[in-house]
Amino acid sequence: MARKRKNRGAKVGAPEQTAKRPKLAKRKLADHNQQLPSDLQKYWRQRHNLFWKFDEGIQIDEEGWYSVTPEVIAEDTAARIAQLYNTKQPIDQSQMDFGRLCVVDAFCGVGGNTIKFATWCEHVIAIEIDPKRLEMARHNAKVYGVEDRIEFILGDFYELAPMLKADVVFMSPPWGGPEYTSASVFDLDCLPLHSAREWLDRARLITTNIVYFMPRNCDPRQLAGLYPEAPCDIELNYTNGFLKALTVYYNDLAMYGSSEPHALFEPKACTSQQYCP
Ligand code: MGP
Ligand code: SAH
Repeated sequence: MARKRKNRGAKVGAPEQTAKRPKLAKRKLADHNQQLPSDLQKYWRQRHNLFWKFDEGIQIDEEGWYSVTPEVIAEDTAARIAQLYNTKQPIDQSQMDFGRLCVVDAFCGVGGNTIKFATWCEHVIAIEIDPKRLEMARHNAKVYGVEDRIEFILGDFYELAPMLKADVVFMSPPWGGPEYTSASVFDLDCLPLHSAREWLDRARLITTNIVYFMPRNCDPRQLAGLYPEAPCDIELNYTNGFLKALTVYYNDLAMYGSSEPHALFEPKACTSQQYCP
């Protein structure tokens, strides 16, 4: 059921800091943001996990708060994708950590993943259907100093996919809001707009190297079954000991740089006892 929230879509930045504020008062200010509705306060408390540079003027709106990928997870994903290039084609030593990859971030939001792709890869195509959020992503990329490696496109990934070329497509679509945990198992056919299979088939028009950022309560067999011809590696993404989400790597990306804990699925066969009791 939809909950009533104040200040929908309000742009919220860091609170103003005064130089001589006593420690306790400062702490109270940091723990609570009166501009945000109560159900978003938990994301405010995690703001420095979401963006390490939050205090430098990061912009987030309501959907951004509950959808942005925490920075440590976005960093791991970008590093792993860059490693694919480095593993396949060794490049100039001075650029060892800098994959010359083009990555499509199909649902860029306020830029959590886009910024990290731009840090690790040469070119990022960042697509977002909401113009305000796209501008926030552009602004946030400037805060991180990586905007020059990002091509921001306002539009619908579903429509744009047939026109794009890239090495990797990363997809973190809307899951239907924070209520995604209300079912014990999240059904991938029930994503808003298009099913997970439909989005993935669109991405396959661009490349076979696809990454999905998905709810932690997905059935891993359903995730593996979205692309049955490809191996699939499912990473469990934790921050501060809490499971936040799953990152699913298909095809070549499933074979490189996997980190623990994870489960590798061979095509058409589930091999993980963890997920297939
Ligand atoms: P959460 O479950 O809403 O938060 O989202 P948290 O802190 O785990 O709260 P808890 O009370 O359930 O423990 C966890 C993470 O999932 C967020 O930090 C986002 O990265 C991601 N996420 C959540 N939603 C609702 C979406 C979404 O709709 N789309 C995408 N792409 N990511 C989302
Ligand atoms: N990974 C992002 C969060 C993505 S949330 C981050 O870290 O910031 C999903 C985003 O997809 C939302 O901002 C939503 O506006 C956008 N979106 C929804 N439908 C879309 C579509 N058809 N094409 C592109 N973007 C879309």
